[in-house]
Amino acid sequence: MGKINVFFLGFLKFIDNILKPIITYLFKLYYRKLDYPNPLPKCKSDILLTPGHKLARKIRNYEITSEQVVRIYIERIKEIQPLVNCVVQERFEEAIKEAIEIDKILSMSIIPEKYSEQNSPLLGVPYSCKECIWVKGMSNNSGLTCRKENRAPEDAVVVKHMKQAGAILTCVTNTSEVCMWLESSNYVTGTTRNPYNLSRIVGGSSGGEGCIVSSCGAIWGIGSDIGGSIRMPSFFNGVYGHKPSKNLISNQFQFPQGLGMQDDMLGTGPICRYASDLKLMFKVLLGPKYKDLEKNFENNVDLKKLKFYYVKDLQGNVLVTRPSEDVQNALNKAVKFIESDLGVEVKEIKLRKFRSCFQMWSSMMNNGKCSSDAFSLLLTDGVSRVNPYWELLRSILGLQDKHTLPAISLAITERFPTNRPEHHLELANQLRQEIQDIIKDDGILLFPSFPVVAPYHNQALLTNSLDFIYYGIMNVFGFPVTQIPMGLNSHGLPLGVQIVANHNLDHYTVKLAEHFEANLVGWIPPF
Ligand SMILES: *[C@@H]1O[C@H](CO)[C@@H](O)[C@H](O)[C@H]1NC(C)=O
Ligand SMILES: *[C@@H]1O[C@H](CO)[C@@H](O)[C@H](O)[C@H]1NC(C)=O
Ligand SMILES: CC(=O)N[C@H]1CO[C@H](CO)[C@@H](O)[C@@H]1O
Repeated sequence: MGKINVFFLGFLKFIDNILKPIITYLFKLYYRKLDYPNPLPKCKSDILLTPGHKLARKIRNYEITSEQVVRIYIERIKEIQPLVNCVVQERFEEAIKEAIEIDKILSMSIIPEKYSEQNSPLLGVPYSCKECIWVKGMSNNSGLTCRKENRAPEDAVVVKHMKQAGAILTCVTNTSEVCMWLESSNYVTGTTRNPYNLSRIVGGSSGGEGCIVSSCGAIWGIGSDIGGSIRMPSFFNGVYGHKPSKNLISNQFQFPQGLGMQDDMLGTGPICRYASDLKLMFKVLLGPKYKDLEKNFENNVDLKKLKFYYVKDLQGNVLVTRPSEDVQNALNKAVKFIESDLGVEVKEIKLRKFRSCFQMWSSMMNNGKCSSDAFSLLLTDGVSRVNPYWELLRSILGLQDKHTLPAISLAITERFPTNRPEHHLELANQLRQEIQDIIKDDGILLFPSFPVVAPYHNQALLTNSLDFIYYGIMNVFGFPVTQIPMGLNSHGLPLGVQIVANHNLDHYTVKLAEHFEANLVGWIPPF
């Protein structure tokens, strides 16, 4: 970006300080007029508010049957679905049958070893899953109309792990078109709405998951994240999301599948309402590989012995919105809490290379090539390349019935050559190294979440199109990141912070999330 001149910078400042607030205000006026119903109904059962690991124990100790739990969650899903539209396909009858089978097993005088607490830690506990992750026989379209009838031919590895652990799937949930946008809306299953305010987005691409978990339609679920797709919806819906270290939890199988460097960026991981559930979910999703990390998780981490750092913003990166006051306050609150509660200093770090985050991310997404037509191909499920200009015209004329505007825009922009991709990949390596030299194997980095709270529907394309990079840059580095909630702003919308550590130190970020939940703030119900 060496050639940017003063006029261009001035123009960008104008956009950030004047144009974006005006657009946001117009959306506000529009949505104020719409008569959205009141927020979600309250939970009728305490079971819906019981953390997953406790629910598993209650079922195992005969305090409640799996069938009862599954039925309570199904009732809740039916209650919220008309309001938030998070479910793509349900499997309620099968889930109840599976629960009855599990209750039978638990009533045996000797429970087979396969179902011991060690081998089946989630026995009888329901969950939900992002639709793009394969569940045999379930919808498998990622919001593409041409894949509407597709059914997944087999279970993804993580889904197999959940099954082995005894968990029961109730439904699969909505995504953005081809999982490449931050609003979960498409022409197959419509738009998912934010439980805190239905006029707001849920984020993407695991938006249905973030929404169903926060709305108490699920206690936990599985998402995937190549540019914030777990953490962004977790932020907008006020819950916890963990993007694991690169190449740790299996990404097989989902659509789209990451190719080449993309697979290093993609992370499949848990979204849950209680930080105290992150560890168990992480363990189950990881499967047999957990043995290698077990020591980390079982030995208690002494947070006081860790070093803490924070990054305030992306160093004047001109492509993104600066963190809003709300989001800055959330980060400051987290910093102050760590300093006062743990008695340690949290040091600010400033690294100039953050200015090129977006170029780093897109160079890696393009596997180091200058341009790509991969997305245009994905939009037709590999049959031919979509003509994005034609699709744009169809949208303008109001004839569009297949592709969302963000998907069309992405198909247009991917044709423009990326500026010196090899240079930006090298820069990314250097920046990763600079961060690793600071956080080493005993550091935690606090990082801003999305720069604003959940935008209104259809607004983000105008005001926040590249802001996902606050998340995406961590996919470039492959670091483990936990998104944690940090209370609500004055309009009742969730705030949050990202917690980052070095490769394979997922237990640090999970531990800090647990500490925040126990001592400061956790999920706050949207009702
Ligand atoms: C939701 O947002 C709209 C538009 O900003 C606002 O008028 C309305 O009061 C909000 N609803 C709730 C329940 O906060
Ligand atoms: C589901 O999608 C995958 C590609 O992600 C494809 O290979 C498979 O054939 C699809 N299943 C069906 C039944 O269409
Ligand atoms: C608005 C919309 O299209 N909602 C659909 C979401 O998906 C469910 C399940 O497939 C449908 O029942 C809804 O009509």
